[in-house]
Amino acid sequence: MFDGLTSKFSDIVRGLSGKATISEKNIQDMVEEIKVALLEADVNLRVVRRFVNQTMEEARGALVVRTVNPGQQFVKILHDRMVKLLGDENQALELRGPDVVSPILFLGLQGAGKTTTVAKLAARLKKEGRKVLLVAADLQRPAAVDQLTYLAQSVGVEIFKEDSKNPVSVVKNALKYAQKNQFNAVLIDTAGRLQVDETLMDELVQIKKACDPAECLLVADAMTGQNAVEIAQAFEEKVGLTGIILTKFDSDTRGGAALSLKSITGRPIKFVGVGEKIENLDPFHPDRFANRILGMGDVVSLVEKAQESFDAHEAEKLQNRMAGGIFTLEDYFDQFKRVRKMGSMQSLLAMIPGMSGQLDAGAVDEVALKREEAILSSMTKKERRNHLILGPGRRKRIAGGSGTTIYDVNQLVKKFEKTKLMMKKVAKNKGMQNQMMQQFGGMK
Ligand SMILES: Nc1nc2c(ncn2[C@@H]2O[C@H](COP(=O)(O)OP(=O)(O)OP(=O)(O)O)[C@@H](O)[C@H]2O)c(=O)[nH]1
Ligand SMILES: [Mg+2]
Repeated sequence: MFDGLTSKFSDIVRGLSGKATISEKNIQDMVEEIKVALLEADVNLRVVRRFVNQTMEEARGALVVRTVNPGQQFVKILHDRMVKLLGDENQALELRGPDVVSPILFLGLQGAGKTTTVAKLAARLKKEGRKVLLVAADLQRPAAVDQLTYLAQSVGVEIFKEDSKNPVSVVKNALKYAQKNQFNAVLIDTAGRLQVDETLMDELVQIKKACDPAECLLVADAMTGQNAVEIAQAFEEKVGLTGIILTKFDSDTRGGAALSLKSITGRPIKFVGVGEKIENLDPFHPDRFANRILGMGDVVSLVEKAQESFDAHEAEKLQNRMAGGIFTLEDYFDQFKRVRKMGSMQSLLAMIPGMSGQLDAGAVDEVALKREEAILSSMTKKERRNHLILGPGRRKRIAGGSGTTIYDVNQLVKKFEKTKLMMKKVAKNKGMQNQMMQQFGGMK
């Protein structure tokens, strides 16, 4: 997610942080780049203008102070501004004390993820020790009540439902029931509509009046970009919100919605949905999000990911083959596939602080990796086990089969031979083995 934005920003950040001096012209150029990057990520134009102006102003002020490293300082300003844009710090739910009922109302368009999010939050609140009741107030879609019933069961909380067509009276009765039975968190799932319309808004206003919610949360789909912002604005004006939950954050969103929502609606993003499962709900942390966008990553998750796909037993077997000098293209291919399994090199490196900015400099060439993979797949097992049989005829066939050129095939074989030469040394030295892994990945 946010690949484009992250790569642009880390370019900018990298260019900046090394600079010993920054001129007015530098700032202007930089700010222009930032503007383009934000607009491309579908960030609201008003937000972009404000962000850029404030950053520029602050940077000018900072330069007058003449600090030791203006480049880094500008990066800091950029980071802090972005955090501010996103809402400073994580906003927890503001619920009432455990002795009274805290109704939480969920609003949003059809398919935004309301019902799923109700279940996710129910699980979270239950874990925190709340006595949770779900209320089926979506009486539009026939299967909606069943969906919520199923989810309530899997989370292990109670559900309140009535055979009625009137969501307002269902909500009223649910609250009475909650009071009587000491439920202290009442999560109300409402009906979505295809678009913002008057009837929907009126109904929601009525429900809101009837339950006096502690939290009134808009569930918005991050994939809809600018639309999510418009929708949020409409809900905020007509019904009034206390916060936003942005779903489908795991998808290929450009990030514009996340960056625009807070400053347009004035309401914080409290959680983000990062998958379809119950546990896929994360509190939204503006600073972490800004770090991600600015290309300073999370080394821990990188290490974990690498460990997951690294099989110690396989590694040992490989090492023995290396030491014995019987390493073949087949082994090379296996190793290659293992590295690929960790995810694209791009996504792995993006998690290393300072690395994501270097990706486009050609450090990792995904296209070249795909090419190598295609060439290796086009060889027969026999050829991979003994590359010496690869004469001109075979190389031509392989090039044809993999959609590459004979030159590409030759290059790969050369690279392999070079690798094989290093083998014995490498097999005896752990540090060098890591370097090898990188070689397999086609990194320089
Ligand atoms: N990938 C992903 N999918 C999600 C997320 N949240 C919800 N979904 C999926 O989005 C679809 C719609 O979710 P619902 O919870 O039924 O949406 P809704 O807003 O209740 O829809 P209506 O009741 O029809 O208005 C389902 O397939 C969910 O699994 C998320 O964070 N990530
Ligand atoms: Mg629903």
